[in-house]
Amino acid sequence: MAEKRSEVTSIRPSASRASSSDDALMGLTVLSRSTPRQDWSVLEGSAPVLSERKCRKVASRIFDNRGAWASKASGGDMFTLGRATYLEGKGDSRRTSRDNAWLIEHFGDVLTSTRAWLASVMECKVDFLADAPLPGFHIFGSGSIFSPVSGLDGHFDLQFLHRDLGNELDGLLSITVPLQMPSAGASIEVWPVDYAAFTRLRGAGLVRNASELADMYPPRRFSYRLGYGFLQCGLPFHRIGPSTRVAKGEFRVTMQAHGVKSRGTWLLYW
Ligand SMILES: O=C(O)CCC(=O)C(=O)O
Ligand SMILES: [Fe+2]
Repeated sequence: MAEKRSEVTSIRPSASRASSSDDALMGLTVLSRSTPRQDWSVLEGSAPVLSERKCRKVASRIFDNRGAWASKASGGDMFTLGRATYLEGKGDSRRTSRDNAWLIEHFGDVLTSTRAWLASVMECKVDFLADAPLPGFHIFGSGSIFSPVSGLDGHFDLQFLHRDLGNELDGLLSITVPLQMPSAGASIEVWPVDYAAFTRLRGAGLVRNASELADMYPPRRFSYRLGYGFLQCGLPFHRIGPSTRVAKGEFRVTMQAHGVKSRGTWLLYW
């Protein structure tokens, strides 16, 4: 069962971490945040990135472009539209610019809305990271959606390590915008521990790997809302969550973006 949002406080984050002193109503809702010695939070926008109607339109455009999907699970029905750094590594510049031109032509409106939404909730300049793949889409068919529990390992969004950021890194975030979900919904699960804490625990010999880390704490499950941006600031340990039920033919389609903050601007990529 999905976690209730009862203990939520509404605040507006100023940088990679939310600060509780700011405006309560606009911007973002903190769903969970770190304890001292960690620096992460998970948040949801109080306004959607895309309306439900727009989600339906974008999802149908994604399905119209099935020919451009790349299959990601051998024999399964998980696909990407766009190129993800976590799957493809740094990638080739010419290929990246060709794929980005295609994404702008077909989904430029989604990219523009995502950028505007983030700029508004973070009160910060937002742009796209140069020479990196633009935010793209995960498409999971019913055969690849976990239900009723997830069998996935947790992970940290460490793909920024593949990008050339010099010394300018001043914050990290990830955004997921659900565009189509099974009728029973979709979720994400987040453990109350981030990459820095994992590194400390590993250094102290208390855990050896991510799978042992996952056993140390119970994850919290957050239900997604169609069109609403779910934001991870910092590097919380997380995994794609299950749907309580999945019927054959249902899909879980999300827009996925990652951000690095450099010289006061959030730069988005996938
Ligand atoms: O689809 C989701 O719920 C999250 C995906 C994710 O964690 C990722 O792409 O890094
Ligand atoms: Fe992730």
